[in-house]
Amino acid sequence: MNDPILVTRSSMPPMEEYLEEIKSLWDTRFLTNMGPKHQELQERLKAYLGVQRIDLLTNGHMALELAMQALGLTGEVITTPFTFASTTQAIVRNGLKPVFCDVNPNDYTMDVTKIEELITDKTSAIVPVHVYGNVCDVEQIRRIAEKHHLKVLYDAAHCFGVRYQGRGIGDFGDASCFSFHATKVFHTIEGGAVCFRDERFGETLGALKNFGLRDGIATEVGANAKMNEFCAAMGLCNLRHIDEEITKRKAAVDCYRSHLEGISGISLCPVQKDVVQNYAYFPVAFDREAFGADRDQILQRLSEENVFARKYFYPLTSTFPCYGNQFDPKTTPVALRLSSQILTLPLYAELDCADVDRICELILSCKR
Ligand code: T4K
Repeated sequence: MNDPILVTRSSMPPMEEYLEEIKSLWDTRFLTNMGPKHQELQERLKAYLGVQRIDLLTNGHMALELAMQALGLTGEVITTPFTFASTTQAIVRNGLKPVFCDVNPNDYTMDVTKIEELITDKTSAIVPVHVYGNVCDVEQIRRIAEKHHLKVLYDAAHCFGVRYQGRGIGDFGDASCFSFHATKVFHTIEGGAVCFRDERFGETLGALKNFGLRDGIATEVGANAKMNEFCAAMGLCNLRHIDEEITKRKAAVDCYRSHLEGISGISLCPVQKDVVQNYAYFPVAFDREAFGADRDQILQRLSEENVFARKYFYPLTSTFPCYGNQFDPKTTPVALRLSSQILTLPLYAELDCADVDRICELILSCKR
């Protein structure tokens, strides 16, 4: 049996490089609380991501939770259920009500033609997700938000390094939240960031991630969500290798596409116009009728051969038991269908083309 191939595998810098990076911590003993590594990574990421301002946090989830709090959101928030648990949980943990908008069948981002019918006098924001690194219709979302005086907070957890029309994706909306989790294109072991423009928002966010303190006095009800120095050091190392990381991922994606493009019953995400991609995930939608096997049968077949794809994102977050039966998934039919059809295939820098060939061969052997 071949070695297991998991949906992803963290990239690591050379060990010596990381050891060199953390050496100074034994001298300074400055291990957290916005130390020098945190500050250096913040500056470097600001330049790399092409954003005006950025703050680093413990993880992508706390970035979302605290960004929502810092934006002062109230009442209802329009979002999508075709996402990781974090997006919806952050909304609910802020005491807000998620109102689920369907996604479009092409790139799986929020269907902008369905947003306005969901706006009520309680709506305070739109929280779209750049799912799998696919860019939302940022122009149309901006127009709708301006017309109805709504804030826009992007879940950009999958979008490290993505650019749209030459602009860093974190530069859109009132704020954008990134995840630097170990499973991401760029990681700091655990980590995340909020990108934004407004200086006062940044001051509030900075207080919120540090117990709500400003000059030792709590002016907000805050949390502890500071990125520590060991994580920031990992980020500094990984950032030096980011171009190579993305190039290797692209090679694996090209290889997948060469096998799976144009096969009846298989839909791949289109390459979006004016977008510099990061090759974060490789989602494939299987239409049971046309392909002759359903997503779960393919998942099973792959796992028999030690290949572990994942059902990101099944089930829809709107169906999670923790929310009771508040939400009807039938109100988002496209998302509901996609959640039963999509498999995210293994993708990481070290995945070589021979492995991709084998994975595709297995998939195509299921076709009837
Ligand atoms: N918004 C969106 C849209 C998100 O997708 C996420 C996170 C967030 C917000 C929140 O960001 P963070 O708070 O996480 O920064 C994984 C990740 O833990 C999660 O970060 C990610 N999205 C989600 C899509 O995937 P799981 O529960 O599937 O992870 P797990 O432990 O099953 O790992 C998946 C595979 O990754 C493993 O089979 C092997 C590999 N792996 C895993 C770990 C933990 C590694 O190679 N190294 C590792 O250290 O959630």
